[in-house]
Amino acid sequence: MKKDAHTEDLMTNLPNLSNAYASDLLPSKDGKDLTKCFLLQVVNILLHYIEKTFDVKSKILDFHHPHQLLEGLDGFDLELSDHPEPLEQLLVDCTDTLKYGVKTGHPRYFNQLSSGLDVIGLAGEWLTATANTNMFTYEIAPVFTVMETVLLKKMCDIIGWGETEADGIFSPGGSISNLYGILVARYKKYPEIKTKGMTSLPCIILFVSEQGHYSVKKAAAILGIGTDHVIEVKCDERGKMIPAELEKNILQAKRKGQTPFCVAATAGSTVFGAFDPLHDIADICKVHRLWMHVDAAWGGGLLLSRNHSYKLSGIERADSVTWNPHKLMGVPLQCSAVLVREKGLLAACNQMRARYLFQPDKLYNVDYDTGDKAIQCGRHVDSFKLWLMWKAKGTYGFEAQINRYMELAKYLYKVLKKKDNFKLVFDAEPEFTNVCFWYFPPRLKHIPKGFERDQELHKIAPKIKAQMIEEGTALISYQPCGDRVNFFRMVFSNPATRQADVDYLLDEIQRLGKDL
Ligand code: ABU
Repeated sequence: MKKDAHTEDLMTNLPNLSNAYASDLLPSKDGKDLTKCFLLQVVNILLHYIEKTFDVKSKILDFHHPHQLLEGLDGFDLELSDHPEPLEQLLVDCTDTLKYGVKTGHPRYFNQLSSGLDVIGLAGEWLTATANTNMFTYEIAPVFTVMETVLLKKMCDIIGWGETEADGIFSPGGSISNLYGILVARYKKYPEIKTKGMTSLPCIILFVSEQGHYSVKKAAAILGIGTDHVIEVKCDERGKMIPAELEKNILQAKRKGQTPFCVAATAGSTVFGAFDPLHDIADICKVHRLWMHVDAAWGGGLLLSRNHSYKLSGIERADSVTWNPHKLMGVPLQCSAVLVREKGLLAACNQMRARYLFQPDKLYNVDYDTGDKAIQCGRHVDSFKLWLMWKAKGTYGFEAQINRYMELAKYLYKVLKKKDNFKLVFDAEPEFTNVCFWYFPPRLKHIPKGFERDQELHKIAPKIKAQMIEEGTALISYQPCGDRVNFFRMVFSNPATRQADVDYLLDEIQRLGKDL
């Protein structure tokens, strides 16, 4: 597309931004050209960053300690001033903010479950920020609220709830979506909770696997249930909840006079990528009349893969589901949905009917004033970027992307199996894109297996990671888990990653770790 002559002229004869201020931009009377020039320069900064992000030769980060950032770096001063700073300085600040940040879309960024930089998603986020509206009513977000319902319906259909009129809402992350699931579970069993509070309830108990996300315990703390009333169910050697253990724990709680009300199953655990046996759990929930929530924050995207969706078989029997498109589907942060099988429950549980927002006598169908279903008042538009990406890729595009991650995980697994200085945490092929492994420097090979070697091995991953951060070459997470000392957790959710980047990572771990 050709730039219009005016823009061309504006970009070649740049106005002097060192004497211009935010107050000179629109809506200032003559601010049109300056606004255009300023924003075009911001876009140039962003484009430069995007190009660098995808360049494997560029560093993922230029690490500085917090005190260095606070002290100020080369004209980048975080302190806030009483007087306005010129637009030129703001452009420098934008450049430096990106310069000292982390390129989460870099092909060798493997640190978190959410990674990658999707250009369409980014465009969606820019548009959302420009529209700058609030999701509480159709009145001020007509397109976005309807889009949200379209997306929620699509996601419910994919889960397998097509026959029922399900419900849901986009929330600020998986932890809050899990909180919603548990909140609604409790409301369904004890609607009086809304008015009478916890004193009206017996001692209620909820169950999650020992590999489940910590947000379940956090939700119990927030909701006044108490973390002591979250039972962590034992897992098998692959990190999946053991149904017999769940049943045993439920019966034990009942014998103690406690009241089980909810099981939070996991579909794609954070560290191991494990999928709980959802049908078995659904059977148990049915017998004991428990709400079944599935935390598929990480694994939900796998439903889009016809090859791999069977791993979530049984999710259609859940009462509520957490699904984060900002993880496997690569939507820019944040984008998380909680989906609830029974329509109307979210509203009944949360609505307060504030008359200044949710007037019943508006000119349109107020069912689209969905904000009262939320626990927040103000709510960011998280749905548009997902909608736009879905339009751009189609469901099959997401599927292809996700299948490729699974292939990369298999590739890494096969390579690791052949290397004698690496050891996989699990011998079997990965079920998801998580691949967990240790690196053994030559020195450790001579120490016999046991406590002393474990103590040394525990220090290896943090040391390698520290070096990686200093050099900015790659980023991967590590953690201990149960009686396993620190190991690396590789995850694939970054569309920019290629096999060569996987090879690079292993070479880099060896380079940084061989003398440790
Ligand atoms: N909500 C879990 C995210 C953890 C991770 O990105 O590793």
